[in-house]
Amino acid sequence: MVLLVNTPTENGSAWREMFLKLDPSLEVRVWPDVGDPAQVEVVFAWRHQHGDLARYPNLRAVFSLGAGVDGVLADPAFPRQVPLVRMVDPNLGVLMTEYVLAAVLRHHCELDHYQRLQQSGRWEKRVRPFAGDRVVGVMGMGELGARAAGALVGLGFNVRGWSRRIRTLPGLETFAGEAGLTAFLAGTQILVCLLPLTAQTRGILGASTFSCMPRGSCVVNAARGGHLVDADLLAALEGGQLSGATLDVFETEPLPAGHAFWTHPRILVTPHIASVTSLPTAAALVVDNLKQWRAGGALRNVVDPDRGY
Ligand code: NDP
Ligand code: OXD
Repeated sequence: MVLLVNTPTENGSAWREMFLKLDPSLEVRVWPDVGDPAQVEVVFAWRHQHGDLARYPNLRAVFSLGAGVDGVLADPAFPRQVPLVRMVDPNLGVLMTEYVLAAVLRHHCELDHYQRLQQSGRWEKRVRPFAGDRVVGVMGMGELGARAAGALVGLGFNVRGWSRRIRTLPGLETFAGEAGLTAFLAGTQILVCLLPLTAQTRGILGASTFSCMPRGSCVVNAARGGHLVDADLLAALEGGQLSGATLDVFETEPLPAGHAFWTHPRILVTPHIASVTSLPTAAALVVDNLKQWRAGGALRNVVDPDRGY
């Protein structure tokens, strides 16, 4: 089986070596050294050049290096009849949970506020609420959101979750769909976005969402830049509807020089590092999935292209 690694922003050779070590029966090529495109049966993709997927007449599956598949689905050349497999690796959840805990605690403990005071040499104390009196709302109760929400419950926060279909998770209140959104947002003081980017979720972190939250709330976006309406965030911070934001993802990455987020005193920018695919464990999961499939089993973690995740 010929597997093409098409990950222009990553170290494709390192993935190739790991795939071959785990399964020497594979023939692994690294884009752009495609060889005969008719021999390519599986593409392992991340930030691939749009249009490229149309070159492989015998393509049987596309595997995403990442959990989010919006980049593949946005390619008009993606053959929608071919199964698209997303990355589901417990390690992604471990890293994402650490990031979400750090961001939520930063807002909960008002560390951003104290950093601003430090800059002007001011020693001023504020009493903060107990975690149980702080409502944290997690949008997206999937692999990453459910795990992060569980860890927040473990820290004693008052946690609520929102998903497309209603979920039941221990220790937290859950809401679902459009019908449950307003109730979910009302009372949410720290909003964490871990949704996939789809036609339904694009721009969800915008003025109408912020206006449903209590004044002075905070937002953490570790999902995709397309969820956030940049201008609405800036306006909400300016007007005091929001008091801070932690952003890991942006519509254009790297975040362009001169973008208002870089120097905003109430925004923490991190360079899409909330959770990074771990090469050894992720490669092992891909190889195992491929092995079972080649032996006649079903592929695991196939996304529904119509649903978008
Ligand atoms: P999952 O597919 O496991 O979970 C998605 C969740 O979002 C589900 O609970 C789903 O609801 C919910 N959802 C989807 N559409 C809607 C909607 N229209 N309304 C309400 N809820 C909705 O995804 P993961 O948890 O694995 O990953 C989430 C995202 O995190 C990825 O798509 C990616 O964009 C981002 N990510 C970011 C990283 C970073 O480093 N910043 C790293 C890894 C991922 P339901 O349960 O009903 O299906
Ligand atoms: C992912 C990511 O989707 O790293 O896995 O953003």
